[in-house]
Amino acid sequence: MGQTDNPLHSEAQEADRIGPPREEIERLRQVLHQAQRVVALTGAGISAESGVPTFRGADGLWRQYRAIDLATPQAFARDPRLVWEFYNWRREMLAPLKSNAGHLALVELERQVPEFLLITQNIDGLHHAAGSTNILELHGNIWRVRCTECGEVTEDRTLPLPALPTCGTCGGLLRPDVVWFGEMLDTLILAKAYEGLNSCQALLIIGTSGNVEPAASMGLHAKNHGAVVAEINLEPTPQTEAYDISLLGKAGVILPQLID
Ligand code: BJW
Ligand code: ZN
Repeated sequence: MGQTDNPLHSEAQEADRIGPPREEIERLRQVLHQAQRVVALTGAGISAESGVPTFRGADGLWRQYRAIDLATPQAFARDPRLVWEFYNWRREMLAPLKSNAGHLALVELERQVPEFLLITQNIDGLHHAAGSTNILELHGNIWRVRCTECGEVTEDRTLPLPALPTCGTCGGLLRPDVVWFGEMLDTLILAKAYEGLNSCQALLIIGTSGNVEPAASMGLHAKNHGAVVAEINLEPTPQTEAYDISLLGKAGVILPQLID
């Protein structure tokens, strides 16, 4: 039986084997080469090849843990110890992980494009570790803590943090400096993101399932403002049809091919 006849042979596996058509990669390479202003929007998929679990999908984090229990302000108010246990566990898991070829290709793209902006939903800090500089972290950063009393935000890489960490300034309870469901994103970060999306000529959307707003609508927003929108993902997303280019495969394999 040929591989294409095998019902168990998924689209994602096929994409990994042969990758997207050479012409599609070349088309996107040309778009990026000619653009003055490029934005990349990344999600958990770009860090998957570093060993970071994604949220949704077969091995997704939300399959093992009920997000509603752990990534909401209500959960933290109800049981901060449990929520900190979850975040301490994730910090321990993330600490030894390194950025991958996908992150590094975006560093190189930032060097090549006159105006490059990286918008990430990821909280793992791997874009910074790779060397990207113009980064907007939409959902915060797991290596920062924020005081629930005085609001002070500090970087803290202690492993593990105490079960209920407290603020060095006022003694208040600390929380992870991340954005939970139902919370507003930082308005300044959001404004800067839309400024980039409004004026970019090309937008790369990499490794996000397109389920969480407002990031999920950013591709359509940029397209409505004239950008060529390209998606790189193992599989199609709810927005794929609306975009100009879809490259199915691993970010760490495809992104380096887009760099001169
Ligand atoms: C690969 C790959 C490889 C794998 N290569 N690809 C409008 C309508 C309906 C609801 C709302 C709305 N506006 C706002 C809401 C409410 C809510 C929301 O969106 N809910 C939806 C579930 C419907 N949004 C919010 O609450 C946001 N706040 C807000 O908008 O405030 C105003 C407001 C509030 C309430 C109502 C209305 C307005 C805040 C969202 C915060 C999200 N926070 C989290 C947790 C962060 C902290 C933590 O990590 O603990 O952020 S949730 C989680 O999802 C995390 C991620 O950043 C985010 C997105 O996930 P992502 O990156 O897409 O990951 P996956 O796993 O879903 O996808 C991975 C993809 O990679 C897959 O497609 C794979 O195929 C692919 N992949 N390997 C390429 N190697
Ligand atoms: Zn404080």
